[in-house]
Amino acid sequence: MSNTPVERVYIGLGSNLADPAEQLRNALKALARLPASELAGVSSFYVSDSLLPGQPRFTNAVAALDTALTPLALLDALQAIELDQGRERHERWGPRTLDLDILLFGERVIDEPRLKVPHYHMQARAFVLYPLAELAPGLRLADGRDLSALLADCPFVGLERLSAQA
Ligand code: A4P
Ligand code: MG
Repeated sequence: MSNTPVERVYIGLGSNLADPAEQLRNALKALARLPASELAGVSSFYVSDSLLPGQPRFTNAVAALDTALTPLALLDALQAIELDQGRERHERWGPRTLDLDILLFGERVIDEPRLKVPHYHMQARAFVLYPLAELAPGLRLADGRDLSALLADCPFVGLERLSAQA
């Protein structure tokens, strides 16, 4: 048996169609079933306006996953979950039943055509940083920046934290 190291991955979940909170709950169940992986934590759910005007509001959360999958194997698995939950890719940034983004993968910096980690723009998105901070308040990114410093530059504006994973 191979001894693939287990790494801590943070996954951003987002939905703004077809009962978003239910989409996130179903996605979390699917994450918990991934092979060679263990769901280690889930943030509260947060609601906020879409970055694009004219779209329904988003529900977002962050999950911590301990996994021995490779980054591309995990990306394949996440895209399969998106498709399974009815995601159709029409337009980039269009409304979606489910978006699963790999925010951080251990200490890795990945720059491949299909996968960029840390996820672009996560540094400035309150709906990513605040749920991430619930799970890992002392986190330091691979580039040396502290999550607390990113939070200081990203006000908690327009975010509504739901009491549970509602
Ligand atoms: N890809 C590259 N790196 C990654 C990564 N780290 N994780 C590639 C996941 N995928 C990654 O993704 C397009 C391609 O990115 C994938 O095929 C994969 O190979 P996608 O999910 O089809 O495209 P997308 O989601 O439409 O684009 P993107 O850039 O992921 O959109 P964002 O950044 O997720 O923004 N407002 C609120 N309040 N909350 C939101 O969650 N989300 C968006 C979409 C807009 N406004 C929002 C929210
Ligand atoms: Mg995406």
